[in-house]
Amino acid sequence: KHSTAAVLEEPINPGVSVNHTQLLINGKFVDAASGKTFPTLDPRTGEVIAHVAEGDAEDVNRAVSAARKAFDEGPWPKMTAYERSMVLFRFADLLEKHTDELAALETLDNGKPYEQAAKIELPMVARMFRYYAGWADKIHGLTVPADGPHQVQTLHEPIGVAGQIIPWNFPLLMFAWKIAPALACGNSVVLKTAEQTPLSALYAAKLLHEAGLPEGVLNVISGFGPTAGAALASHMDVDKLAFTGSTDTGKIVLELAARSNLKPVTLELGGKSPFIVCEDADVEQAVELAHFALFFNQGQCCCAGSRTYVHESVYDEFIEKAKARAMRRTVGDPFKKGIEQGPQIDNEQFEKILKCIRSGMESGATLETGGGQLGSKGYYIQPTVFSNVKDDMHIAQEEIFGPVQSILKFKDLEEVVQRANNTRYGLAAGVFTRSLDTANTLTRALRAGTVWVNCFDVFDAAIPFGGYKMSGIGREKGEYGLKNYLQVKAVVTPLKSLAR
Ligand code: TXE
Repeated sequence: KHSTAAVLEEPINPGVSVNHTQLLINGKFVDAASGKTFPTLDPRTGEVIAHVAEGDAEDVNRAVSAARKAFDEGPWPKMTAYERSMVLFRFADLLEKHTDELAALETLDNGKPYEQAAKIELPMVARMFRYYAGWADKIHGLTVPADGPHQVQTLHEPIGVAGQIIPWNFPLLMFAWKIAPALACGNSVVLKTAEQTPLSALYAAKLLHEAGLPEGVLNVISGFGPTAGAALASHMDVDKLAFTGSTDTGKIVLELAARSNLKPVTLELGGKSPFIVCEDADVEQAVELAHFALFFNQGQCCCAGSRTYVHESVYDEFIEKAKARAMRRTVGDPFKKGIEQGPQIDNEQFEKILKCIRSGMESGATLETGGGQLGSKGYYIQPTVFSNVKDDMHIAQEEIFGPVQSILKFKDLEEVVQRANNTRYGLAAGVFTRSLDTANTLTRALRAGTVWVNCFDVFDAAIPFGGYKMSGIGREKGEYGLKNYLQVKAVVTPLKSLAR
């Protein structure tokens, strides 16, 4: 049984004060035009951390005007690419200097372990800005050998005002994935944070201004999806939209973009990623990796390995060990050292996960461990493992987004490929094998935007990420990620007869 001791203690004081709760428009912190605020809650207790300005359509209008002016009149587009890159490099230094406060805000607002925020995510955030800062002065077009007496070249130009909508599971990392390439390419931005986690982005945006970002180039709106988010997606003066979140909301914003000004849209959506443990796998290692693939970040990852397919020859041993590993998982106050799992983000997700667990039990899957709330306060859930899961069960089809591992048995590779691909999603997949042949066969056959072989959740700034099928449109990160924020202009000039 899981110890509830760590959960029942009084919440640990995060040691950070919340200084920024207003909207950031045109380089200044301002109240919402309506004067409205909304509470952001501590997932450890469900209690209010702070009241935050609630942006809506009018604030989005103000922010888009500021971004438009910054893009059209400067100084942002008039600065050299090198000067723009230096702003991003200086910001990365400031992120490192302020890691403690940023990680504490992230943990306070989101519930993720502080050590994970400080040691894994903040360094990735700084790395992302340095990676794209490095690109800023290396973006260039081509000289095209066209037919006829014409000189043809392409210019790679920023698109303009980028609208960006991010979720709550990795607030600062999603801020980085969205903002870093947009700014490196010379765009201006209006970013809407998730209503569950508005705090860290406001702090980070302030640091970005300290690093020299001109006013209006980045505007941050806290607020809700159907109001602020929809206003951004349907705005006639937003030139590009980037969204990360659920597949259902992805469909809505794509439609809003189409109905307004046909702004191009990139979408990073949900997943139901298979993690395949082959018969030749080292079971101990496979168990550990499959555990990480699912339980990391309280199971709140779009790419979570949420269908663990295990070959029948190692299935029983795998179940025993996966169960033991889940029972050893340390759950508790995310500010406590050595904690692997904190609370889920909010009551809505908490209830959704518990409902999924009940559905798993009702549909005949075997509950190996877990199955309910941990403690009595906040949104903690016991690490849960189901075996004997069948492909058509709700828990094998829908994104649970919580600490619930579903283990399925398979007999041969052809069968597992067919079953792994039999989903409307295609974000990621994991393959665990000692055979190069098997690895090569599976990586080619799996319909997913990322295939991790004998590893999982490796997120380098240079590696593109995105989904096949209903997991999304486009790729973020890496060189591929630049394309989302650039448009190509062909310039054609007649050549005099002397030219060769
Ligand atoms: O997501 P939403 P929610 C999945 C996960 C989770 C489920 C629901 O399965 O259980 O989605 O989570 C904004 N117009 N993922 O409700 O609604 C919203 O304010 C414009 C997967 O939190 O997609 C927030 O900023 N914007 C995922 C963002 O969209 C709207 C990460 C994401 O919220 C809007 C999070 C609207 N009409 C949840 N409605 C991933 N891919 O990583 C909402 N928003």
